[in-house]
Amino acid sequence: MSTEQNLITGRLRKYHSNFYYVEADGVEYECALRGLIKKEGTEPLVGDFVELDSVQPQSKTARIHRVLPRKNTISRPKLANVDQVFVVYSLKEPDFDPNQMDRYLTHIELAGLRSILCISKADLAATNEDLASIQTLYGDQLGYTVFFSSVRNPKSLETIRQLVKDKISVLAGPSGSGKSSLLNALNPTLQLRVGEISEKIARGQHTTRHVELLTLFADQPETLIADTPGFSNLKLNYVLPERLRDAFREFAPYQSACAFSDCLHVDEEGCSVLAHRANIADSRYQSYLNMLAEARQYKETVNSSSQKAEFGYKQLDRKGKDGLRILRLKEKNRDASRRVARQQVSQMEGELPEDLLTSDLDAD
Ligand SMILES: Nc1nc2c(ncn2[C@@H]2O[C@H](COP(=O)(O)OP(=O)(O)O)[C@@H](O)[C@H]2O)c(=O)[nH]1
Ligand SMILES: [Mg+2]
Ligand SMILES: [Zn+2]
Repeated sequence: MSTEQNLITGRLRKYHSNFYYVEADGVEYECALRGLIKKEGTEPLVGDFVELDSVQPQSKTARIHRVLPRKNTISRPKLANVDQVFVVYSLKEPDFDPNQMDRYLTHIELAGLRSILCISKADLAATNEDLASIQTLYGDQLGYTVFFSSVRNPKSLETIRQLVKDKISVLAGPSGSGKSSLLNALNPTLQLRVGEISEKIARGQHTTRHVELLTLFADQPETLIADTPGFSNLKLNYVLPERLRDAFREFAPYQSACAFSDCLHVDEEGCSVLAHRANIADSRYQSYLNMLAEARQYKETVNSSSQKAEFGYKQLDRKGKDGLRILRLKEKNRDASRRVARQQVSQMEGELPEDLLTSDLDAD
Protein backbone atom coordinates (compact mmCIF):
# COMPACT_ATOMS: atom_id res chain seq x y z
CA MET A 1 0.00 0.00 0.00
CA SER A 2 2.86 2.37 -0.74
CA THR A 3 0.56 4.70 -2.70
CA GLU A 4 -1.40 5.51 0.44
CA GLN A 5 1.30 7.58 2.02
CA ASN A 6 0.36 10.73 0.11
CA LEU A 7 -3.35 10.72 0.82
CA ILE A 8 -4.92 14.13 1.28
CA THR A 9 -8.46 14.87 2.38
CA GLY A 10 -10.85 17.21 0.63
CA ARG A 11 -14.50 17.85 -0.01
CA LEU A 12 -16.30 16.86 -3.18
CA ARG A 13 -17.83 20.05 -4.56
CA LYS A 14 -19.28 18.97 -7.89
CA TYR A 15 -19.52 16.14 -10.35
CA HIS A 16 -19.46 16.80 -14.06
CA SER A 17 -18.86 14.67 -17.17
CA ASN A 18 -17.42 11.77 -15.19
CA PHE A 19 -15.02 13.94 -13.23
CA TYR A 20 -15.23 14.75 -9.57
CA TYR A 21 -14.06 18.18 -8.44
CA VAL A 22 -12.59 18.09 -4.98
CA GLU A 23 -11.46 21.06 -2.95
CA ALA A 24 -8.51 20.38 -0.65
CA ASP A 25 -6.49 23.10 1.09
CA GLY A 26 -7.89 25.75 -1.20
CA VAL A 27 -7.03 23.89 -4.41
CA GLU A 28 -9.60 22.33 -6.72
CA TYR A 29 -8.54 18.94 -8.07
CA GLU A 30 -10.12 17.26 -11.05
CA CYS A 31 -10.45 13.67 -9.95
CA ALA A 32 -11.17 10.28 -11.39
CA LEU A 33 -12.40 7.46 -9.23
CA ARG A 34 -10.37 4.53 -7.98
CA GLY A 35 -11.85 1.57 -9.85
CA LEU A 36 -12.70 -0.44 -6.77
CA ILE A 37 -14.84 2.26 -5.16
CA LYS A 38 -17.78 1.46 -7.40
CA LYS A 39 -17.46 -2.22 -6.64
CA GLU A 40 -17.35 -1.47 -2.94
CA GLY A 41 -20.67 0.26 -3.36
CA THR A 42 -19.96 3.77 -2.11
CA GLU A 43 -20.04 6.18 -4.97
CA PRO A 44 -19.08 9.64 -3.80
CA LEU A 45 -21.80 12.25 -3.44
CA VAL A 46 -21.33 16.00 -3.61
CA GLY A 47 -20.65 17.08 -0.03
CA ASP A 48 -18.60 14.00 0.80
CA PHE A 49 -15.21 14.18 2.40
CA VAL A 50 -12.87 12.04 0.34
CA GLU A 51 -9.26 10.92 0.45
CA LEU A 52 -7.21 11.57 -2.66
CA ASP A 53 -4.23 9.65 -3.97
CA SER A 54 -2.10 10.17 -7.10
CA VAL A 55 -2.14 13.89 -6.39
CA GLN A 56 -0.51 15.95 -9.16
CA PRO A 57 -0.10 19.53 -7.89
CA GLN A 58 0.94 20.94 -11.29
CA SER A 59 -1.99 19.62 -13.29
CA LYS A 60 -4.31 19.76 -10.24
CA THR A 61 -5.49 16.24 -10.83
CA ALA A 62 -5.89 13.37 -8.40
CA ARG A 63 -7.83 10.20 -7.80
CA ILE A 64 -10.51 9.60 -5.21
CA HIS A 65 -9.17 6.81 -3.09
CA ARG A 66 -11.85 6.51 -0.45
CA VAL A 67 -15.10 8.15 0.67
CA LEU A 68 -15.06 9.05 4.36
CA PRO A 69 -18.07 8.24 6.54
CA ARG A 70 -21.06 10.51 6.02
CA LYS A 71 -23.05 12.39 8.60
CA ASN A 72 -26.19 12.17 6.47
CA THR A 73 -27.45 11.93 2.91
CA ILE A 74 -30.42 13.25 1.02
CA SER A 75 -31.69 11.82 -2.25
CA ARG A 76 -33.40 14.81 -3.82
CA PRO A 77 -31.17 16.72 -4.28
CA LYS A 78 -28.45 14.09 -4.14
CA LEU A 79 -26.01 15.33 -1.49
CA ALA A 80 -24.12 14.22 1.59
CA ASN A 81 -23.21 15.95 4.86
CA VAL A 82 -25.82 18.68 4.62
CA ASP A 83 -26.57 20.88 7.64
CA GLN A 84 -29.86 22.39 6.53
CA VAL A 85 -32.22 22.72 3.62
CA PHE A 86 -33.91 25.96 2.66
CA VAL A 87 -37.26 25.07 1.21
CA VAL A 88 -37.99 27.93 -1.16
CA TYR A 89 -41.59 28.41 -2.21
CA SER A 90 -42.98 31.55 -3.81
CA LEU A 91 -46.25 33.14 -2.92
CA LYS A 92 -47.05 33.88 -6.56
CA GLU A 93 -45.55 32.95 -9.92
CA PRO A 94 -45.77 30.03 -9.32
CA ASP A 95 -48.68 30.12 -6.85
CA PHE A 96 -48.06 28.93 -3.32
CA ASP A 97 -48.78 25.21 -3.11
CA PRO A 98 -48.82 23.96 0.49
CA ASN A 99 -49.30 20.31 -0.46
CA GLN A 100 -46.20 20.29 -2.65
CA MET A 101 -44.28 22.15 0.03
CA ASP A 102 -45.34 19.57 2.62
CA ARG A 103 -43.86 16.86 0.39
CA TYR A 104 -40.50 18.58 0.53
CA LEU A 105 -40.71 19.18 4.25
CA THR A 106 -41.58 15.55 4.88
CA HIS A 107 -38.87 14.27 2.55
CA ILE A 108 -36.31 16.36 4.40
CA GLU A 109 -37.65 15.35 7.81
CA LEU A 110 -37.29 11.70 6.79
CA ALA A 111 -33.68 12.32 5.82
CA GLY A 112 -33.12 13.62 9.35
CA LEU A 113 -32.28 17.13 8.18
CA ARG A 114 -33.40 20.53 9.39
CA SER A 115 -35.53 22.54 7.01
CA ILE A 116 -35.99 26.27 6.97
CA LEU A 117 -38.90 27.73 5.08
CA CYS A 118 -38.15 30.58 2.77
CA ILE A 119 -41.30 32.06 1.31
CA SER A 120 -40.04 33.98 -1.69
CA LYS A 121 -41.35 36.81 -3.86
CA ALA A 122 -42.95 38.41 -0.82
CA ASP A 123 -43.31 41.58 -2.91
CA LEU A 124 -46.03 39.75 -4.84
CA ALA A 125 -48.12 38.97 -1.74
CA ALA A 126 -51.72 40.01 -2.17
CA THR A 127 -52.17 40.84 1.49
CA ASN A 128 -50.25 40.59 4.71
CA GLU A 129 -52.75 37.95 5.77
CA ASP A 130 -51.24 35.58 3.19
CA LEU A 131 -47.93 35.89 4.99
CA ALA A 132 -49.39 35.75 8.47
CA SER A 133 -51.27 32.50 7.92
CA ILE A 134 -48.12 30.75 6.70
CA GLN A 135 -46.19 32.07 9.67
CA THR A 136 -48.90 30.90 12.09
CA LEU A 137 -49.11 27.36 10.75
CA TYR A 138 -45.51 26.56 9.86
CA GLY A 139 -43.74 28.84 12.31
CA ASP A 140 -45.83 29.12 15.45
CA GLN A 141 -47.62 25.76 15.32
CA LEU A 142 -45.13 23.43 13.62
CA GLY A 143 -41.98 25.11 14.85
CA TYR A 144 -40.14 25.69 11.58
CA THR A 145 -38.00 28.73 11.06
CA VAL A 146 -39.99 30.73 8.51
CA PHE A 147 -38.94 33.87 6.73
CA PHE A 148 -40.13 35.89 3.80
CA SER A 149 -37.79 37.12 1.12
CA SER A 150 -37.83 39.34 -1.89
CA VAL A 151 -34.92 40.17 -4.10
CA ARG A 152 -36.49 43.60 -4.40
CA ASN A 153 -35.98 44.13 -0.68
CA PRO A 154 -32.32 43.61 0.26
CA LYS A 155 -33.13 43.82 3.96
CA SER A 156 -35.20 40.64 3.68
CA LEU A 157 -32.03 38.76 2.72
CA GLU A 158 -30.32 39.45 6.06
CA THR A 159 -31.99 36.40 7.63
CA ILE A 160 -30.49 34.10 5.01
CA ARG A 161 -27.10 35.69 5.41
CA GLN A 162 -27.13 34.88 9.13
CA LEU A 163 -28.60 31.40 8.82
CA VAL A 164 -26.12 30.13 6.23
CA LYS A 165 -22.95 31.21 8.01
CA ASP A 166 -20.40 28.37 8.27
CA LYS A 167 -22.98 25.77 7.30
CA ILE A 168 -23.63 23.52 4.33
CA SER A 169 -27.01 24.59 3.03
CA VAL A 170 -29.15 23.52 0.14
CA LEU A 171 -31.79 25.51 -1.64
CA ALA A 172 -34.61 23.25 -2.74
CA GLY A 173 -38.02 23.93 -4.14
CA PRO A 174 -39.85 24.07 -7.44
CA SER A 175 -38.43 25.54 -10.57
CA GLY A 176 -39.13 29.26 -10.79
CA SER A 177 -39.51 29.89 -7.06
CA GLY A 178 -36.52 32.22 -7.10
CA LYS A 179 -33.68 30.11 -5.67
CA SER A 180 -30.99 31.23 -8.09
CA SER A 181 -32.18 34.83 -7.85
CA LEU A 182 -31.76 34.71 -4.07
CA LEU A 183 -28.17 33.55 -4.35
CA ASN A 184 -27.39 36.16 -6.98
CA ALA A 185 -28.88 38.82 -4.74
CA LEU A 186 -26.65 37.67 -1.89
CA ASN A 187 -23.61 37.57 -4.11
CA PRO A 188 -23.92 39.06 -7.62
CA THR A 189 -20.56 37.61 -8.69
CA LEU A 190 -22.13 34.12 -8.70
CA GLN A 191 -24.03 35.02 -11.88
CA LEU A 192 -26.32 32.01 -11.69
CA ARG A 193 -28.75 31.59 -14.54
CA VAL A 194 -32.18 32.89 -13.70
CA GLY A 195 -35.65 32.50 -15.11
CA GLU A 196 -34.85 29.87 -17.67
CA ILE A 197 -37.24 27.30 -18.94
CA SER A 198 -36.06 23.96 -17.71
CA GLU A 199 -33.54 22.36 -20.02
CA LYS A 200 -35.65 19.27 -20.37
CA ILE A 201 -38.51 21.20 -21.92
CA ALA A 202 -36.26 23.43 -23.99
CA ARG A 203 -34.36 20.55 -25.54
CA GLY A 204 -37.20 18.11 -25.57
CA GLN A 205 -35.17 15.55 -23.72
CA HIS A 206 -34.08 14.52 -20.28
CA THR A 207 -31.06 16.54 -19.28
CA THR A 208 -29.40 15.79 -16.00
CA ARG A 209 -28.10 18.80 -14.19
CA HIS A 210 -25.61 18.34 -11.45
CA VAL A 211 -25.55 19.76 -8.01
CA GLU A 212 -22.63 21.92 -7.00
CA LEU A 213 -21.56 23.29 -3.64
CA LEU A 214 -20.76 26.97 -4.10
CA THR A 215 -18.72 29.24 -1.90
CA LEU A 216 -21.28 31.91 -1.15
CA PHE A 217 -18.95 34.56 0.23
CA ALA A 218 -15.26 34.76 -0.63
CA ASP A 219 -14.40 35.65 2.98
CA GLN A 220 -16.35 32.68 4.45
CA PRO A 221 -14.80 29.48 3.10
CA GLU A 222 -16.94 27.34 5.42
CA THR A 223 -20.21 28.72 4.10
CA LEU A 224 -21.24 26.42 1.26
CA ILE A 225 -24.52 26.34 -0.55
CA ALA A 226 -26.08 24.26 -3.29
CA ASP A 227 -28.52 25.72 -5.74
CA THR A 228 -30.61 22.95 -7.24
CA PRO A 229 -32.94 22.53 -10.16
CA GLY A 230 -36.60 22.13 -9.21
CA PHE A 231 -38.03 18.69 -8.81
CA SER A 232 -41.44 17.75 -9.97
CA ASN A 233 -43.28 14.68 -8.76
CA LEU A 234 -41.50 14.18 -5.50
CA LYS A 235 -43.19 10.96 -4.41
CA LEU A 236 -43.01 9.47 -0.95
CA ASN A 237 -43.07 5.96 -2.39
CA TYR A 238 -39.94 4.88 -0.57
CA VAL A 239 -41.10 4.94 3.02
CA LEU A 240 -43.37 2.71 5.09
CA PRO A 241 -46.65 4.23 6.34
CA GLU A 242 -45.67 4.31 9.99
CA ARG A 243 -42.47 6.20 9.34
CA LEU A 244 -44.37 8.68 7.22
CA ARG A 245 -46.90 9.14 10.02
CA ASP A 246 -44.12 9.81 12.51
CA ALA A 247 -42.73 12.55 10.27
CA PHE A 248 -45.87 14.62 10.90
CA ARG A 249 -45.03 16.63 13.99
CA GLU A 250 -48.60 17.66 14.68
CA PHE A 251 -49.66 14.06 15.38
CA ALA A 252 -47.13 13.63 18.17
CA PRO A 253 -49.11 15.16 21.06
CA TYR A 254 -52.07 12.82 20.41
CA GLN A 255 -50.88 9.60 18.85
CA SER A 256 -49.69 7.89 22.01
CA ALA A 257 -53.34 7.95 23.10
CA CYS A 258 -54.58 6.10 19.99
CA ALA A 259 -56.09 2.70 20.79
CA PHE A 260 -53.67 0.91 18.44
CA SER A 261 -49.98 1.64 18.30
CA ASP A 262 -49.97 1.06 14.54
CA CYS A 263 -52.82 3.54 14.09
CA LEU A 264 -52.41 5.58 10.91
CA HIS A 265 -55.05 8.13 11.95
CA VAL A 266 -57.31 7.59 8.96
CA ASP A 267 -60.43 5.76 10.09
CA GLU A 268 -59.36 3.59 13.00
CA GLU A 269 -61.45 3.04 16.13
CA GLY A 270 -60.22 4.96 19.15
CA CYS A 271 -57.94 7.25 17.16
CA SER A 272 -56.89 10.17 19.30
CA VAL A 273 -55.56 12.16 16.36
CA LEU A 274 -58.95 12.01 14.65
CA ALA A 275 -60.58 13.05 17.91
CA HIS A 276 -58.38 16.15 17.81
CA ARG A 277 -58.63 16.60 14.07
CA ALA A 278 -59.87 20.19 14.53
CA ASN A 279 -56.42 21.09 15.88
CA ILE A 280 -54.71 19.91 12.71
CA ALA A 281 -54.63 22.11 9.61
CA ASP A 282 -56.75 20.74 6.76
CA SER A 283 -54.01 21.29 4.20
CA ARG A 284 -51.51 19.35 6.30
CA TYR A 285 -53.88 16.46 6.87
CA GLN A 286 -54.64 16.35 3.14
CA SER A 287 -50.89 16.32 2.43
CA TYR A 288 -50.57 13.40 4.81
CA LEU A 289 -53.32 11.43 3.08
CA ASN A 290 -51.76 12.05 -0.34
CA MET A 291 -48.39 10.76 0.78
CA LEU A 292 -49.88 7.92 2.80
CA ALA A 293 -51.37 6.48 -0.40
CA GLU A 294 -47.87 6.32 -1.87
CA ALA A 295 -46.37 4.85 1.29
CA ARG A 296 -49.05 2.14 1.27
CA GLN A 297 -48.22 1.27 -2.31
CA TYR A 298 -44.62 1.01 -1.30
CA LYS A 299 -45.51 -1.30 1.57
CA GLU A 300 -47.34 -3.58 -0.86
CA THR A 301 -44.31 -3.90 -3.09
CA VAL A 302 -42.13 -4.69 -0.08
CA ASN A 303 -44.59 -7.31 1.13
CA SER A 304 -44.93 -8.99 -2.22
CA SER A 305 -41.17 -9.17 -2.72
CA SER A 306 -40.64 -10.71 0.72
CA GLN A 307 -43.44 -13.22 0.03
CA LYS A 308 -41.69 -14.13 -3.17
CA ALA A 309 -38.51 -14.77 -1.22
CA GLU A 310 -40.32 -17.12 1.14
CA PHE A 311 -42.20 -18.87 -1.65
CA GLY A 312 -38.95 -19.47 -3.50
CA TYR A 313 -37.48 -21.33 -0.52
CA LYS A 314 -40.56 -23.54 -0.15
CA GLN A 315 -40.40 -24.52 -3.79
CA LEU A 316 -36.81 -25.57 -3.31
CA ASP A 317 -37.75 -27.68 -0.28
CA ARG A 318 -40.40 -29.62 -2.16
CA LYS A 319 -37.81 -30.88 -4.58
CA GLY A 320 -36.07 -32.80 -1.76
CA LYS A 321 -36.83 -36.44 -0.82
CA ASP A 322 -35.77 -37.05 2.77
CA GLY A 323 -38.78 -36.01 4.88
CA LEU A 324 -37.08 -35.20 8.15
CA ARG A 325 -34.22 -33.35 6.53
CA ILE A 326 -36.67 -31.35 4.49
CA LEU A 327 -38.59 -30.37 7.59
CA ARG A 328 -35.46 -29.16 9.31
CA LEU A 329 -34.36 -27.37 6.19
CA LYS A 330 -37.74 -25.75 5.94
CA GLU A 331 -37.49 -24.33 9.43
CA LYS A 332 -34.01 -23.07 8.76
CA ASN A 333 -34.90 -21.61 5.42
CA ARG A 334 -38.00 -19.94 6.65
CA ASP A 335 -35.89 -18.13 9.18
CA ALA A 336 -33.44 -17.26 6.46
CA SER A 337 -36.13 -15.98 4.14
CA ARG A 338 -37.61 -13.90 6.92
CA ARG A 339 -34.18 -12.51 7.54
CA VAL A 340 -33.85 -11.66 3.85
CA ALA A 341 -37.26 -10.01 3.89
CA ARG A 342 -36.38 -8.02 6.98
CA GLN A 343 -33.14 -6.91 5.39
CA GLN A 344 -34.97 -5.88 2.28
CA VAL A 345 -37.36 -3.80 4.32
CA SER A 346 -34.62 -2.12 6.32
CA GLN A 347 -32.59 -1.47 3.21
CA MET A 348 -35.55 -0.01 1.42
CA GLU A 349 -36.44 2.01 4.43
CA GLY A 350 -32.92 3.37 4.70
CA GLU A 351 -32.27 6.99 4.07
CA LEU A 352 -31.14 6.51 0.48
CA PRO A 353 -33.38 4.31 -1.61
CA GLU A 354 -31.37 3.07 -4.54
CA ASP A 355 -33.90 4.14 -7.16
CA LEU A 356 -33.77 7.69 -5.89
CA LEU A 357 -30.00 7.60 -5.86
CA THR A 358 -29.50 6.79 -9.48
CA SER A 359 -31.38 9.16 -11.69
CA ASP A 360 -33.03 11.86 -9.73
CA LEU A 361 -31.15 15.00 -10.47
CA ASP A 362 -33.24 15.89 -13.43
CA ALA A 363 -34.84 19.25 -13.68
CA ASP A 364 -38.57 19.50 -14.09
N1 LIG B 1 -41.26 39.62 -8.01
C1 LIG B 1 -40.21 38.83 -7.75
N2 LIG B 1 -39.73 38.03 -8.72
C2 LIG B 1 -38.68 37.22 -8.43
C3 LIG B 1 -38.09 37.21 -7.14
N3 LIG B 1 -37.09 36.30 -7.14
C4 LIG B 1 -37.06 35.78 -8.38
N4 LIG B 1 -38.01 36.32 -9.17
C5 LIG B 1 -38.26 35.97 -10.59
O1 LIG B 1 -38.70 34.62 -10.67
C6 LIG B 1 -38.21 33.99 -11.84
C7 LIG B 1 -37.52 32.68 -11.50
O2 LIG B 1 -36.39 32.95 -10.72
P1 LIG B 1 -35.18 31.89 -10.55
O3 LIG B 1 -34.22 32.50 -9.61
O4 LIG B 1 -34.66 31.47 -11.88
O5 LIG B 1 -35.94 30.66 -9.89
P2 LIG B 1 -35.35 29.19 -9.60
O6 LIG B 1 -35.83 28.32 -10.71
O7 LIG B 1 -35.96 28.78 -8.30
O8 LIG B 1 -33.87 29.30 -9.54
C8 LIG B 1 -37.30 35.00 -12.51
O9 LIG B 1 -38.01 35.59 -13.55
C9 LIG B 1 -36.99 36.00 -11.42
O10 LIG B 1 -36.76 37.28 -11.91
C10 LIG B 1 -38.62 38.09 -6.13
O11 LIG B 1 -38.18 38.16 -4.98
N5 LIG B 1 -39.68 38.88 -6.49
MG1 LIG C 1 -32.44 28.17 -10.56
ZN1 LIG D 1 -54.69 7.42 15.49
